[in-house]
Parts: sequence; C-alpha cells; structure tokens
Amino acid sequence: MLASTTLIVTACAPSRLPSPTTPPRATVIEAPSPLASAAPTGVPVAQPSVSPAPAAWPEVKIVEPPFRQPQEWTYAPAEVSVKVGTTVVWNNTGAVAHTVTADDGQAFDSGTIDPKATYTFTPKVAGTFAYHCTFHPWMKATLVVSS
Ligand SMILES: [Cu+2]
Repeated sequence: MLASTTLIVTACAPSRLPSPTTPPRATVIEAPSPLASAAPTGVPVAQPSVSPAPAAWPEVKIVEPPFRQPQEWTYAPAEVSVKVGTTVVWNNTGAVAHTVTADDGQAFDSGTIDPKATYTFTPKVAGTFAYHCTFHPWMKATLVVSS
C-alpha cells in the first residue's frame, strides 16, 4: 500500500512544469482582434455616396396598365428627347418581358428586358428614332436625339 501512494505523487509533479510559459500568450491574443474589426467597416461607408448619379438619367417606363388589355401596354413617355451622350433608362415595370428595338434595326436593340429589369442606351449620333417591342409590335415610341 505504501508503494502505490508514492508512485502517484511522483507522477503528478512533472506535469505542472510547463504551466509558467502560458501567461505571456494571453496578452498577444487581445491586441489584434479590435484593430482588425474596425478597419473593414470604415471602407464601405464611403462608396454609397457615389451612386446617386444614375437617378438623373431620363427614364422611360414600360407600363402594363392594370386591368387593361395587352394592346394598351405602352412606353411612358411615348417620346423622350435627349442630347447625344445622355444615357436613357428603360424600366420594365410590367409582369412580362419586353424589348426596346429601333425600327431601323440598327440604332439600338435591348434584347429581352425581363420584368423589373432595366435597359440603358447612350446615343452617339443625333436623329429621331422610332422604336417598338418585338414581342408586342403595337407598343411604339420615339427617342429624339439632338446634337
Ligand atoms: Cu412588349
């Protein structure tokens, strides 16, 4: 019985020796974490202030009046006048896809504009451009571009 008690005491003693090295580690961990979290939050704040510019672009709404026939779907306004280099935005407010396609087949063609999507076009030359929707040919409007 005396022999087994002695073995336990000697076995525990060596395992406590490494402990004095741990206290210095705690101070190293605290310093980096507050500094790292503060830096990323400051960067995105500056960016949103640049975006309001597109709101000034002339906008044509593609409209499907509620409780009306598809034949009354339209562009509003039906005619918009801009200078060369001014971006125009078409905003599909309807529930189906439309297009903004120049009648001459060359000046511009949006392709499919999905519901809630937009199409932008910046004319490079002056002229009067009639356009239509390829899906609904009765939808017609005009873009007037002056130099
Ligand atoms: Cu259409």
